[in-house]
Amino acid sequence: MITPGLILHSEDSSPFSAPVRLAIYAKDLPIEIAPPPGGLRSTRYSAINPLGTIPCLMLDDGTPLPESGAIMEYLEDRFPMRPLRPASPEERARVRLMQRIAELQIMTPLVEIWQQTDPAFHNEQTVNMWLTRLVRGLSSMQIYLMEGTYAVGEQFSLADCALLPTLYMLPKVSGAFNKPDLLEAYPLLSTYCKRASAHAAAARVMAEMAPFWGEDSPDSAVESPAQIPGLATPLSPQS
Ligand SMILES: N[C@@H](CCC(=O)N[C@@H](CS)C(=O)NCC(=O)O)C(=O)O
Repeated sequence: MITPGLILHSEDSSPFSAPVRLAIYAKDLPIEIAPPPGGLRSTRYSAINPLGTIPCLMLDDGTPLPESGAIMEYLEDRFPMRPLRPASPEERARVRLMQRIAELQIMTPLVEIWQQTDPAFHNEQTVNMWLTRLVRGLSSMQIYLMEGTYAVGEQFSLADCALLPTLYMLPKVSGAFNKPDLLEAYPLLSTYCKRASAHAAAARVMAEMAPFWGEDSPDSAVESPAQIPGLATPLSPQS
């Protein structure tokens, strides 16, 4: 049964929405998932969510809760069963740290670099700046990745929700810049990715993302730039 009132506005192709859907699937939450009414960047959607971004969780009273990290924290607080946060404060801190690295130092550079595949917006300096940030983010993540099936050991957590979609996108985005093996340069991350992607919720989200990366299954190569919301039509040149 769907929880009355709770709606996640998301699109299958949205990189920042993928971690939230992954958390919802892993927790098996009965939350309706729907595209932004009127479409992303529409005035209708901006009236509902002033930030205008996806993901956005509409609460029972109609209050919009944007920002993937804030949504995932809220879902953990409201639905504590099947927890995606470990028990101890130290482990929780590590999960939050890894979420921050995944969002700010891996996903954000990937999205920025992907925008540069549009020749109208391409700027070599910008690409190199974000590639440097990306490489730093991947190296940082390897420092904190723990031994075990998942990012912080044997419990699937919000760190996995944040990290797995980024590692799914990494070969596709870097491939567009003739660096398709970038993930292979990080053996711990690469092994982790293969292992943790077998989680049913992760496999489901990757299958949802796959068509937008020119794939039928998560293992084949990207063929052409896809229509990724907020990515295909950059707002302004990044020079
Ligand atoms: N920090 C935000 C980023 C959200 C974001 O930028 N989402 C993209 C889609 S993946 C978006 O809504 N873009 C619309 C736009 O930039 O106008 C989060 O984690 O939720």
